[in-house]
Amino acid sequence: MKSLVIIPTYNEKENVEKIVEQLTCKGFYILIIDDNSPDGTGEILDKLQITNDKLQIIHREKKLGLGTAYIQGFKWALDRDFDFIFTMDADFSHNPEYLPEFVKKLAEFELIIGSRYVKSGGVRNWPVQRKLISRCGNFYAKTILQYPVNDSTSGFMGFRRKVLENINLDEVKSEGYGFLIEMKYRTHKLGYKIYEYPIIFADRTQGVSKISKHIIWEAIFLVWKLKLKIK
Ligand SMILES: Nc1nc2c(ncn2[C@@H]2O[C@H](COP(=O)(O)OP(=O)(O)OP(=O)(O)O)[C@@H](O)[C@H]2O)c(=O)[nH]1
Ligand SMILES: [Mg+2]
Repeated sequence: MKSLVIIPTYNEKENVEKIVEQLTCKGFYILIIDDNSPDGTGEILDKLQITNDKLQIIHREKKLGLGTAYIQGFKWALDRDFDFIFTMDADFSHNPEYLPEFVKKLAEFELIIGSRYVKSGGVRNWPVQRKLISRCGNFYAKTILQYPVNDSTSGFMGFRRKVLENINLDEVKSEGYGFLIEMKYRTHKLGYKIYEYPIIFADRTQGVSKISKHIIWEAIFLVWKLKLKIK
């Protein structure tokens, strides 16, 4: 089974080298989609690529958002012979140590979600306010969408290829948290088996956050849009 990990990056110069190294050691192929990070992340990646034939980089012109980065990455993966396609952040909030466990679970399930909100999962080092927003947001999404996923906004996922082949990727237009919810909801609606693997999510220690209030509002409206659009 051939596995690809897709990582979007924007200003992650402190993290990229280490994450690429750890994933390479574990035998994963890596696709990084960098949005012309002003901090030089793209240049660091270009250097790493010279000696790493498992690393591919897509350089985009400017900051175009997480959603479009992943959609481009999924299409790239489907044009090649990858069986399992993973999504994760560059900032070590998603511990690469979980990936081999996700791979095992993909034998039985079609989507694995690294989940903070199942038994044994959790969040380390987040301020109370952020914990509350995340908890409430996920409860909101689960309630409105009436589907069995506890951590809709997790960006740590593993898909079997056929799931991505059967989702119409051109229809997925949402960004940020909305995008993460939409991918899970569409997977569920297609009848695929989903497993939430408990993870401890660690707050980033390097680099700065890119989330914005706008992204949270978008997700709140998107949940209703999805519910009404996807039957
Ligand atoms: N290519 C690309 N990557 C992005 C963009 N926005 C965020 N990212 C990357 O997406 C991943 C998740 O973004 P984060 O900033 O960690 O978002 P978060 O985890 O919600 O917030 P913090 O961990 O608090 O920073 C990271 O690898 C970012 O570098 C973007 O517009 N384009
Ligand atoms: Mg992060």
